[in-house]
Amino acid sequence: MFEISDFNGEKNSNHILEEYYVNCISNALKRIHFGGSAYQSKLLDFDVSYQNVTSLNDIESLPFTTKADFQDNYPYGLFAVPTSEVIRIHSSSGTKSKPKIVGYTKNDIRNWGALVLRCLMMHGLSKEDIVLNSFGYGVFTGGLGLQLGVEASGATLIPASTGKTAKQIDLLRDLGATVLLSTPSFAMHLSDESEKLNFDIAKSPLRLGFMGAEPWPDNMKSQIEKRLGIKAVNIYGLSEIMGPGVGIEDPDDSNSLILWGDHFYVEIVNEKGELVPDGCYGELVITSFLKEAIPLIRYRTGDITRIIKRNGLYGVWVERIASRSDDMLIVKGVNIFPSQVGAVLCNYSDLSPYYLLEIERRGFSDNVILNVELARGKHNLERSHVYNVSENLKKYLKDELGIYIDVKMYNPGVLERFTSKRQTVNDKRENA
Ligand code: ADP
Ligand code: K
Repeated sequence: MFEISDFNGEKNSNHILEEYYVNCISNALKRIHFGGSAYQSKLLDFDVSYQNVTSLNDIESLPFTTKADFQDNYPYGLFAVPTSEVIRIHSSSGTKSKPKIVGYTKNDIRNWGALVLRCLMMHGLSKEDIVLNSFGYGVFTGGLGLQLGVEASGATLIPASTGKTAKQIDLLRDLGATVLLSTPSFAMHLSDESEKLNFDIAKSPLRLGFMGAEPWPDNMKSQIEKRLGIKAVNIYGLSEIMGPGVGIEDPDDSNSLILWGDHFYVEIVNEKGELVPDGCYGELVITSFLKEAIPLIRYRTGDITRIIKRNGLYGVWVERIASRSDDMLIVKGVNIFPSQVGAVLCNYSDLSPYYLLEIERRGFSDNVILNVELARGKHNLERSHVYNVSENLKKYLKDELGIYIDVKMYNPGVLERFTSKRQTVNDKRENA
């Protein structure tokens, strides 16, 4: 199929790459076309025909698919196959909106398992490992998605799911778990709770963790690694594209995620939807051209990142995801990302990483309160010291974010803990 006669190596491999993406994406469009769903009608409205996609330029002018398309076509409107071909349904956790229903054919499930397996093996998972899977089971993609990859690896799986932390600690300790799969929030919580039980996870055989489903700042990662005595690996994914396993941390660079180039076509765009040059920040856009049940064309993930490097069909390296566009809060006219606040907190050894931002309207102005708590074991600090920490934090936040944020301090362990994804914002303004 490919011409190898071209002696110009780079040109030749670019040519092969282009041919691969053009073929795969026009095939995906063809399947959508003959699937006869609402998705097909949308593409027809944009005058898109699979026959007209012959170059990367054509791909880059295809219309985007958005989260709103999932809402508007709920539940099955984006499916390219009848439900008789679908063997599994999942749904996004609905962090910001109504859940998005996604489906998988037999091949989709097989491919998903293969990609998760790649992610896990790349960081040394083997059949000798005993894996505690504390991602939620159910319609959320985390639990069952990771299970596919663990089972394919031959490792021993403990499908713990979320909640019942004391039970999970028993399982981890008694069964000698060597690998933990969970959200970073749960990993922190697990270490707090096991400390209360005088069980030091760092001294257990646990050696490796795969964590994701929510942003986690670098310093949270180092805390998790230290407290659990593990290497913590960043795993990325979203239900609409597949679930966990769309991307994995580069073993040589903890700041990068590798997004698999043989399954996904990756672009970064600005707010207007224009491509930005490699290295510039923007919104991650993914085309999942091999998916059968729901192949998505140029899906706007809402996740903010930038391209670090490209390596052909192997994949595209992007920066770890620190924020998403729909997380952005506009407060007193200033755009802020809650994750920026989280990152600031990790610089204070007297504070825990847990926080809740509350925003309310007072008269015509927004008022922001940051609820934070003292770190474990710090409940006996001098009042004047706590006051200084709080004043210092206000100043730091003002410098960092450009707005005044009121700080309320609590004793360790007071703020609500989450066993799956954290909730960090409570926006009480009427139109929020
Ligand atoms: P929802 O959008 O409802 O939360 P999902 O449960 O599918 O739906 O979550 C996918 C989202 O979770 C991603 O788009 C991204 O914002 C976030 N996410 C997943 N993994 C990571 C990660 N490793 N780092 C940062 N964010 C992540
Ligand atoms: K999320």
